[in-house]
Amino acid sequence: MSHSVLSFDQIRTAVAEELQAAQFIDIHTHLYKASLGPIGLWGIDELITYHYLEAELFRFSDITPGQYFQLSKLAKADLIWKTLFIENTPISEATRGVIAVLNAFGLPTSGDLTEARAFFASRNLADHTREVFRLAGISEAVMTNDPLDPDEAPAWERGTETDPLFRPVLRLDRILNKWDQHWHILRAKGYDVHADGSGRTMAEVRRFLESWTDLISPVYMAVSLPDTFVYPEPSLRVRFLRESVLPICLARSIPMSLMIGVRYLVNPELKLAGDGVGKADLRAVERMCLDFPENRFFISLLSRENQHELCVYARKFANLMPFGCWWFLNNPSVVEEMTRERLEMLGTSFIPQHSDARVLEQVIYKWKNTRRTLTPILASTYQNLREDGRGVTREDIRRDINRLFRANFENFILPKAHVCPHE
Ligand code: RAT
Ligand code: ZN
Repeated sequence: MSHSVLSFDQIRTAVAEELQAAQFIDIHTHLYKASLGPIGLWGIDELITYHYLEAELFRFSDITPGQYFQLSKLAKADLIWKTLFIENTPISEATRGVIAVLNAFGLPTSGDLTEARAFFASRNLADHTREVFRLAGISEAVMTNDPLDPDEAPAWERGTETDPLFRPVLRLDRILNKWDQHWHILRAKGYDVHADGSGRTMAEVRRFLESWTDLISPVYMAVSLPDTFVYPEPSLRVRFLRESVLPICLARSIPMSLMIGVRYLVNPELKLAGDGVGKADLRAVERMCLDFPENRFFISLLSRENQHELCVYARKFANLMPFGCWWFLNNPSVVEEMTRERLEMLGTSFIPQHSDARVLEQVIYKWKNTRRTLTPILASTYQNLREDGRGVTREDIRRDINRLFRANFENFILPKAHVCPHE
């Protein structure tokens, strides 16, 4: 019988089943379609040398980062495997993730890596990718495409095949955060730009981003920002945002994603694993939502201490879409706290999670963990509603899960007509 009201116990089963059946959109990853060349990471050695695990290696081994980074990829993987998986129990979120991936493919979770290496070497990437997405329960992954990434940009410029599994994003970190190291690349491409942002720089960066928007058709533009990000302020970054980036986003009706709260390279020796976290001043978000009411902002914040404030801002600004439990927050205890808070303050009007996967197979464990953590949270939410007098049906649950993990994203990226209040 459809549309029938579920009992207390049936609610939990229905939530688990609906979460399992739903195909999610993974709205932020570092995965890449195959036609961009060999930049997409996959396989056992990449899984084990993920920077989340490199950071953990130095807690358990005496090797120094300098020594470690001189090793070959295979030697790095062997060392991390021996240290974190054999000599210690892999109970951290990142180590347990590798175990879950091995298990998903029926590979040994102890001993050495011989069998796992042979298995991944035998896989055809296109078939393997489809199988990984199926196991993860995702229909598509959103990429991170920086037009100034020397490993990636030439492939886009030569022309790439579209792949329905991977959607592009124009990532602006090199322009907005490292202009001093990159302005000359635009100059060499014929754009009339200057290191100090003078002359026609703002208009030319806008022209550059317009041409990339035409080239890749991004679903949104994105940047990661430090905990010290301030808006407004007399900086080049804020000038680029105001004069180059947000005007194109508005004209092309593309949302902007701000990921705020990174303390870049607090330990530079650790390279990709060397970033930390800091609490951000969300007045910057408030002012941007106010100053650009017709722009739409996806916001993810790295500091746990900022999460409640973000929910409050989302209640003030409909052009703000909170998303994900980012990076150091993607642990069950924090995901639980953040997700309950968001459901209580925002209903279903947010996007609970993205995987941030850097290695293809990570989507299997990251989405498995999301479903496992979300099941009791959603179930108790519906059980409370039932207790308070509103029966809950399977259709309610299905509709809500679809909103959280698909429709909120799809609607937010849909082109919007400009609304002029004076007409
Ligand atoms: O989570 C990560 O892997 C980080 O290193 C970052 O890539 C972060 O997610 C980002 O997109 O900047
Ligand atoms: Zn990321």
